[in-house]
Parts: sequence; structure tokens; C-alpha cells
Amino acid sequence: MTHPFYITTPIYYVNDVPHIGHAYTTIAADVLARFYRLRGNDVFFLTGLDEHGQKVQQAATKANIAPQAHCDQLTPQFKNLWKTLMMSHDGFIRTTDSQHQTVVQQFLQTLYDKGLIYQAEYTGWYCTFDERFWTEKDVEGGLCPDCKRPIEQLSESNYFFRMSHYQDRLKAHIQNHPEFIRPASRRNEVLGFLEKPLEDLSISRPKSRLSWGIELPFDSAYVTYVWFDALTNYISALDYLPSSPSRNRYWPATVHLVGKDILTTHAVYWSTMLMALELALPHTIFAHGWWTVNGEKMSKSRGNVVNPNAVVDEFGVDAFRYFLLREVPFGQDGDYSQEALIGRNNSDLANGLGNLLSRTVTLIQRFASGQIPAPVRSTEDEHDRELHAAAEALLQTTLPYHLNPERLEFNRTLEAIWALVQLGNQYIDKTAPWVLAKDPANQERLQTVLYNAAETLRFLCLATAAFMPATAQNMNEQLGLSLNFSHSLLAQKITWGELPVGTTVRKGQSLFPRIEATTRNKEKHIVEQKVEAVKRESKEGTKEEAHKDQANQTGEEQIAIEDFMKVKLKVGKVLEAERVPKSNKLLKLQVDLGSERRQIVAGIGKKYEPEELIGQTIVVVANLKPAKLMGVESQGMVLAAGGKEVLGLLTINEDTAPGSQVK
Ligand code: ME8
Repeated sequence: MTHPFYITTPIYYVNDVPHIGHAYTTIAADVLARFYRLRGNDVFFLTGLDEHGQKVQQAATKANIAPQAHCDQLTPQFKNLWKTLMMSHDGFIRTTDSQHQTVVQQFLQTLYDKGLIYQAEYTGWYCTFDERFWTEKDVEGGLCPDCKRPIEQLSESNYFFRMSHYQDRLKAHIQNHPEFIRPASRRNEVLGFLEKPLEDLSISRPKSRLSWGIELPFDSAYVTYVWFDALTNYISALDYLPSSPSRNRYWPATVHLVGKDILTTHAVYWSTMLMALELALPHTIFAHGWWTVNGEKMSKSRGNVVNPNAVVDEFGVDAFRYFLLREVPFGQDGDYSQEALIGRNNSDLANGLGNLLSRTVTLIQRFASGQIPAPVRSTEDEHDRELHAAAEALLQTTLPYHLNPERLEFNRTLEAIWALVQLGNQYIDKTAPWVLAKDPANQERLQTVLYNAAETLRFLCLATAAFMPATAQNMNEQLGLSLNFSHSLLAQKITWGELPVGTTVRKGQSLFPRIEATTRNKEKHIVEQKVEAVKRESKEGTKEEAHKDQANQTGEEQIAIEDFMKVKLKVGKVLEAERVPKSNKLLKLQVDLGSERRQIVAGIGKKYEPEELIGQTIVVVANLKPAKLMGVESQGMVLAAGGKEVLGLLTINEDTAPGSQVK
């Protein structure tokens, strides 16, 4: 019943602390692992560290410590980051583990015994950084064709794996298995690479040049090439990391996730090694794209390496997970910038999902005593049916389709989930429960609407669980559901209408507070206002004089257009609304102004219920000095008709983006 599903990430070099690139692959693997566990698969998710080889030895030498001590010091940095990012790996391998080293030596010995490893003198161009030889024809101007660093000519006796023997078999395998290398563009690249004669692979390094590695079992003067060591991890781990040896259970891997930088080593070296060892090839090797930062290659020397810990501290783990997988199709390159992350956080997460949850819980508390009401089927209309169909299709069809290991369209999956978020918000706007609540004749319809809003969120909880585990759990708690995400909840068909009636909802913290964006803008805003205030004070006297002269004949004071233009009016969308305690007039609104969110206290509580306002597009005076009303800070003013008595709020019917200017 439960198909084994083995997913791996590259094992990362311990030459430095982990960065956003490492986080990316590992997050993608985690989403898959969580999703397939929810689907009832027997998942083994492996990640770990590549601890041998030149890069690590060099880093240790630089730090002036022994390589093993260096690795031991850096390992917790990776392990802790994976905890912070909520990784659910089942195994964490270190290539210095003795059990791993044993398997590497077994593989080497097997190939040696079969005559597939031989010794030969080799002269070539060697790149220390990439730890590989290049042939004369690859090299241009004394530089490594890959990393463009200077390379040197080296001649040494080494051991070679007869990789060239497998060229035709590998080509045929790739041609006959379109799912083997994904995406298709990368498959074509590998096929192109295989058009040239495939050379044998040097799999040894003389200890005189590199001592930090696994010794060849048949010649103690050498250690093995770090890639022979590292690639073996995918199999050696299965012998000792699961609770019982599981090579037969999980091999061949369902999917090796790798960055495009290491596709050749996986598609060619690893595949031919497996062929020589008479082991099955992985089902899919998926090469994802490369992240740059603010349009630039990420590098220590540029000082632009993104530390995932810092991003999570600032924006939260799920905003980070969401951003990385939503922003860019998995096989393509992407650019990371804080602005882009803030934008996604504010629009998709806070205004989208966060808003849907918060308004639904508020509405249920207000109009159904905080308990999920029973729907009355006879009151259903096409809005309900649309929601129902979209939610079921999302879980039953869309997610499994896009998250198929051959496809891995994480961004499309999230787009589809967010289409349901949007539909849910539109459903509340259209059905307007606050209007229904005004007429007892609409009670049954109101119940149906509130039920359906909550039911949509149950589907969204299940749909987002693999991507954003903390958020799904938070939603689960606020909705009073008792979903246990460690169970295979998606193994059975999820049917609309299974949400239990009578469950008590609990308003919790907002899912995605826009702390950083708001604080940043607020600080800027306050500074700007202080500057304005100083300017105003210095002009006070002259202004008063001028105003006296400007009264028109009707007695109404006239102002110049410049004066009017000083008032910055903007379109705002009401995200949240509640009453200010002990006041029957004041409402506290959270308003989306596009780039920021503002809290505005408005004296419209006699005219409106808070729930009526959520989702309304209004007009806000955006450059008003902040003030406190009944102890609550107000960062702007809403426009409404009327004097002492409010007659109506100024709203905009057209679909206008929050933050748009009003003049
Ligand atoms: O290559 N964008 O380790 P490594 C996207 N030890 N992904 C990135 C990235 C970026 N800018 N930078 C790194 C090794 N990655 C070997 C692997 S496997 C048997 C041995 C990710 O520490 C991406 O997954 O250099 C890439 O393949 C991997 O980190 C390289 O990590």
C-alpha cells in the first residue's frame, strides 16, 4: 500500500556555514517529504554533509584546526538551521561516519576486483577549486572552464574508473527514460555532454597532495576522490541511518534533488558508478536553478551571502519557505531580494491567507457564538458550489499533479492554493455575512456561509501543511480543528462538508504580521512627520495671516491647490476591524496601504459593524500625524461623509490596488 519514497538533497560541503542555496534545496525536499507522508507513502528523506576533500581540508587549514575538528564545529550550524527551517529529514549523514566509509571502500574494492578501476599516469590541467582535471581542449587561457580560476598542469599516477564503458548505456537510459533527468532542458544538456567521448574518471588523489579523505582499500598511498565518496552516501546511508538496514526498501531513490551545478556529477558519474556496481539507477534526478542576490552572484567576497537564520528571525520560517518556492519555477534561476520577500509576505500571506483566517474566525465569533455553525444545504448557491469544487480539485488533482517528482512545480502548486485563498476572500466579500446578520430571515444562509468559509480553511490547512508547517498548525488551532499532520491525512479523499459542526474557534495571533515592513515604514513615516512638523512650526505665523486673506465671498475659507496637494490621500483596503474597548463610536482598523499596513482609529462605530468593513476599499489620509484616541494609536484617517453623525464611508467600487493615489 505505502510506496517507499526516497528523497535526497546533496550533501553540503562543510567548508563554510550554510546559506540560502543550501536552504533552498533542503526546503524543497522537506515539502516533498511532508507531502508524500501526508499521502501515506513510506518516506525516507536524507540530507547531510560532505566532509572530505580539498575544499574542506583548505577551510580547516585556514582555520588552523584539524579537518575533523573543523567538521565537528560546523556540523551544528547545519543541524540547527534545519531545525529552524522545520526540516523533517529522517536521516542526516556525515561522510566521516565510519559506516559510510566502509561502504565507500566496499564499492571501490568491488570495482577494482571487477577490473573497472585501473592505475595510469595522467597529465592534465588541474583546478584546485573544483578538484578536477581538465583536458587540453577544455582549457582556455589557463583558466578553469567552470570556475574561471587559474589552473595548473599536473602529472601524477592515479586510479581511474572505466566510466567510458558506460557511455552508450547511459545515453540509451536517458533517451528511454524521459523522467530520469528533469527538467527536460537539463536532460538535453546531459545528452549534449554525452555527444562528446566520455573519458574515464580519476577516482583517487595521492595522499601527498590531499590526505583528508577515505583511503583506497587497495593502495594506502591514496585517498578516494571526494565525489566517489560523496555520491555513495545515497546508498550507504540506507544501511545504517533508518532503524533497520533499508537498502532494498528505499533504493532506487525516487528523486535526487540537486542544484544545476552538480547535475553532471549525478547524471554521469553517479549513474555510471551504479551501472558498474550493478545497482539500479535513481528514478529521477531533478536539477533546480540558481539563486542570485539582488541580481548578483552570491559570494563571500561580495559580502552578499544570505544567511537563512537572519531571514527567519526577521520574517518567520514560513514566509521564507513560501517565498523560495513561490517566487521562481523550480528548474529556473531566481533572484532573492528582501523587497520581493516583503512584497510576497504582505500581498499573498498577510492580505491573502492571514486575512481569510482572521476574518473568518472573527465572523464566526461574532455571528455564531464562536462555534462553527451547521450549514443549511437548501440555502446553497453557485458561489458555494464554486468554492466546494475548487477546494476538492485542489487536494485531489492539482497538488498530486504538480508535486509529482517528475514535475516538481512548487510554484504552480502554491499559485493554485492561493487561487483558493482568493476565492475564499471573494466569497466572504460577495456573501457579506455582516449584511446577512442584520436580518433574522437570513440566519440559515449566514450559517452556510460561515461554515463554508471555515471549510475552505480546512482544505487550505491540508494544502499548505507540507509547505508551511507552522502556519498550518496555527490555522488548525485557530479553527479548533484537530488535524494531526503526522498522520497520512491525504491518503484518503478529502470531501467537502466533513468539517465538524460545533467546534469552537479561537482567535490567535495573526498568521503573518508585517512587523518588519510596517516598522520600517513607520519609522520612516515618523521621521518624515517630525521634519514636516518642524517645517510647519517655523511657518505658522505667516500661514495664519495668509489664510485670513483667503476667505471667499461665501465666508468659506479657500485654499490653494498646493495646500490641498499636501494632503496625501491613498486607497486602502480594510484587513481587520474591531471595536475599541469601552467606546461605541471608535473602530480600530488595520488597513493595507500597498507598501505598508496602518492602524487607523475611526469614529464610525455607530454606523458600521466592524465585520462590514473588512475587505472594503476606502480612502485614507495617509500623511496625518499619528495621534492617540482613547489610548489607541491612529496612523491616519478614513474619509466619510457627514458631520457629527457619520452618513457613509467613502468607498471605491473599482478594483483599485491599495496604496494608489487619490486626488
Ligand atoms: O556541491 N542557488 O556541495 P555544496 C541554489 N558537496 N542552490 C544552491 C546555491 C545557489 N546559489 N548554492 C548552493 C556540493 N546551492 C557537494 C555535493 S552531493 C553527493 C555532493 C545548493 O555545499 C544546490 O543544491 O557546494 C547545490 O547543488 C548545492 O547547494 C551545492 O552545495
